Amino acid sequence: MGLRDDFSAELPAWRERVDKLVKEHSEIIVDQVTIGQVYGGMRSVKGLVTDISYVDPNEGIRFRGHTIPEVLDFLPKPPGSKMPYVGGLYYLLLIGKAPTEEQALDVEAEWKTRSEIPDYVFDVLKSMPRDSHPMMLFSTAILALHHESIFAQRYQEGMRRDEYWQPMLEDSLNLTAKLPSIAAYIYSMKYKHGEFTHPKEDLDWGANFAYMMGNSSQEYMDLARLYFILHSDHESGNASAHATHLAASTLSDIYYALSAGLNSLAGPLHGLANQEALRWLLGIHQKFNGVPSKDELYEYAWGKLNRGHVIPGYGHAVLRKPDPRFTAQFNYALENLPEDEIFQIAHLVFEVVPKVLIEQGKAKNPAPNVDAISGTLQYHYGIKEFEFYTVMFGVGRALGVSANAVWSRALGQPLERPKSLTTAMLEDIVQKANAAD
Ligand code: NMX
Ligand code: MLT
Repeated sequence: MGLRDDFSAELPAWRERVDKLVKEHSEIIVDQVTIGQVYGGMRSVKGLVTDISYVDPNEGIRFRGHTIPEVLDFLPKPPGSKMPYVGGLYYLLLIGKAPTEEQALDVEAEWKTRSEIPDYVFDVLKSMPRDSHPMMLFSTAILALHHESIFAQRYQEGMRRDEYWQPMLEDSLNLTAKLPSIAAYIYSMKYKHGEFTHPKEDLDWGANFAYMMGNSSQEYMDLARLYFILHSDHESGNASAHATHLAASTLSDIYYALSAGLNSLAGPLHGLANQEALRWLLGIHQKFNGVPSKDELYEYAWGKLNRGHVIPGYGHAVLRKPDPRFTAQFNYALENLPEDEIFQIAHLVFEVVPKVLIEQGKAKNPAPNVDAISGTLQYHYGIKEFEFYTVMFGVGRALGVSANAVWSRALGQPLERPKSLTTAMLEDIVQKANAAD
């Protein structure tokens, strides 16, 4: 398989670099931790490493050093499409180099041969209460697939440590291959006819999702590709990536680990914000019977803050400027759905809410994040059941966290286990610091 050979070829140089850092420079100080950070969700503490993506507070995400516009430009595209093959993005995340068309198609071909879903997954899903949240269904389906794990099996057979990445890559390809079908089936089971639509042989991974969701327009196929690429990775400290990494650091397989990551994506401060953002926009539409004026929206936004709510889709733990993932989707909407009233409201919110958040003076970042606009696009293309949106985020996020999991195995990253202190210990540290002044 090309991907495995290409990964193998990259590995020795990375192992050498990491070994050198660890063996020769282990004692060099990278960061210090304040009491504010200990109590403040470890914000900005530099304690993780990944070479797959990096979030600059002002510029946003770069995948393997490339901005979103660059990636959308250079990744190979299916004939007639404006957006790239998602397989090409997975190649870039895993190997670190821009794929040729052949390499992107190689990943797409790998996914096709691995996409079949075992019957027991359907049985597990069908046995759940009808009103279950789609994120719980998605996470459960992935957990059930642990049964297929080659890593878990090979570990029991006593595989060598330096081979760990190989079954991790196999598992990751097997798992990511199935995700569009699992997600689309959950959508069908919960909201539509309940039948499983088989993926089409002649469609790529992203386009097949669109097809299985019941919208085969070129525009929606392109949006699906764009959506999954944008949501794939956001360095390693975000909650879903970190939860996946933590779970996998015990040498649990990617099925266990991704399920853990998705459970964290399901919270309203993280991935669930996309459903909350659309709920908010629809609420505005309903209240004002269309698009409100700027003044009306200004009052309405203040009302939400005064009730102690957050404005979903705004703010970020790292970013300090509009999220380029927001901008990419915003531009897509400007081009393809400028007349859509929900988009017009999302546009107005973009003009008004940052000002309101600045006036309130609490949020460190008043700008929109990826979730401020993603639901608006899905809604326009007929995916109106917004509880489903975080599942789509999860399908995309699986690409980044699984690529990271393969590299963690390849570089022998250890069990993650930071140290905790008691409040009394922190008080003692304060006392000693004061005495020394
Ligand atoms: N609306 C109202 N208040 C906000 C917002 C917002 N959008 N963003 C931050 N704040 C508040 C925050 O609740 C906190 O208040 P308090 O001191 O009373 O606890 C204060 O501003 C300082 O928070 P920050 O340091 O700016 O943000 P933090 O790093 O703690 O949290 C988020 C980041 C993303 C959790 C936060 O901005 C938020 O709750 N945003 C809304 C939910 C959202 O869009 N989440 C999705 C993030 C992206 N994703 O996909 O995961
Ligand atoms: C993400 O994509 O994971 C979110 O923007 C949250 C984050 O980076 O903390």
